[in-house]
Amino acid sequence: MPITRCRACGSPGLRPFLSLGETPLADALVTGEALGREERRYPLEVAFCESCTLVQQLHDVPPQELFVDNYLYFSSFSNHVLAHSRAHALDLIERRRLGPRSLVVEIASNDGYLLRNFVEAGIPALGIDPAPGQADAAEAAGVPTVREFFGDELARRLVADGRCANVIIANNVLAHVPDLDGFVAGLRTLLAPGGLITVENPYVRDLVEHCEFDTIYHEHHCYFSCTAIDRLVRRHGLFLNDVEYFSDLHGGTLRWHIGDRPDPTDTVWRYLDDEARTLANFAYYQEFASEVETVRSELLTLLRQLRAEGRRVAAYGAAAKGSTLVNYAGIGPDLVEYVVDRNVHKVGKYMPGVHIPIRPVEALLEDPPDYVLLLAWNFKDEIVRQQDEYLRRGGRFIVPIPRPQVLELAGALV
Ligand code: JHZ
Repeated sequence: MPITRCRACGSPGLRPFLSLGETPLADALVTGEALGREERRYPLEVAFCESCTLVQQLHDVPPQELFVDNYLYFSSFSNHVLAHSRAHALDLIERRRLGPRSLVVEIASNDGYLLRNFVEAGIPALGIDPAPGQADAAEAAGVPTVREFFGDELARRLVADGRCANVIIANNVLAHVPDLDGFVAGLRTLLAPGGLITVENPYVRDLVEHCEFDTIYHEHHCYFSCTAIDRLVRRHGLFLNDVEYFSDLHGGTLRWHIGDRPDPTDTVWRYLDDEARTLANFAYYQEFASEVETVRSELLTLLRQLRAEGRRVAAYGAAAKGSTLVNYAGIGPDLVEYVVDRNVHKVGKYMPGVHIPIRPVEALLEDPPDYVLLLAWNFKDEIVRQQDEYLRRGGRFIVPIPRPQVLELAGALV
């Protein structure tokens, strides 16, 4: 479905600045039997809203197709994500003095990777997630889970049932929401007076400045700044009161602290002032498309050169972002023989569109390539540490973003 008005503020002033062509859904991995069938492709195009500054996709795919029928992402496959989430939970327990009479709700609770920390501490927790496999895993870890998409209607039902939340956590989900207003209205409804909402999402500044164009795929309807968040939550009687930045999470992530009363820290003002001069203006995005094209052509040159020299190349991480990269660049099994992934639900399938087979991580030692293209570059340190044996045997990693580079053994760029 094409979008003609801003999905946050309703303004018609959307200015496109990047098109990645028509691609299949990034997480719609293909099974062996389905290889011969045609895959559905959708336009991947992003625009800037002149009115509220929100960067967003110009086409919508139904959420059921994205997050229920085709969703194999399990948060617990990264140790870094687990450690980050545990630190967040422990910090909230202490700072908000949470106890047995509190309620913590997480939206998009996935496999319970975060809420299990509250459950362990004896603090009532409720997950909300429509993805069936992930909700099963969360329940098995002791995290009660409502299997639905979140919005104001669900929030009202929970409140009517006596379940107001002292803390609401929404990590890497706001970008997935086609109806932002319905979602934020639901946050306002569900929040207990004086409660706290924390929202994490990759920062649009990092997307542009580190050329993380591969994080653009149909699941991500929007790409957020503090300015866009501030304007969005204010329309619902909520206030952006603090901002934290994590440079090492998903290529650069912000955590916004939102409450029902205004109490902004200096950090909030600093972000808003800085953004007013930079990414809150269309000019900031105008060079992006040509930067993206440079990454594509440099990467293709490097891979073709390696193949011409008779080198074998595989990839690491059947990530959604990997799918954007290989589809946009047109990288198939002729350039990258296989991709490995720890997620057992992905192994045995094929990357959408280009049909590179997905194998277990052990393949890197059993059938070693000369080079590994790090599609999950956001976990570079974690993955390189795990792969010390592959490196010891002379293997090398290629990082595609922000510019294609071959990593040295020690991790320094050459
Ligand atoms: P990863 C995800 O995007 C999903 P994706 C989601 N759409 C989102 O919003 C963003 O994050 C923020 C594997 N892996 O996390 C696991 C290993 O095999 O970069 C994953 O399949 N070994 C919700 O899909 C993939 O790599 C490892 O050691 O682009 C990484 O996917 C590690 C750490 C990961 O996300």
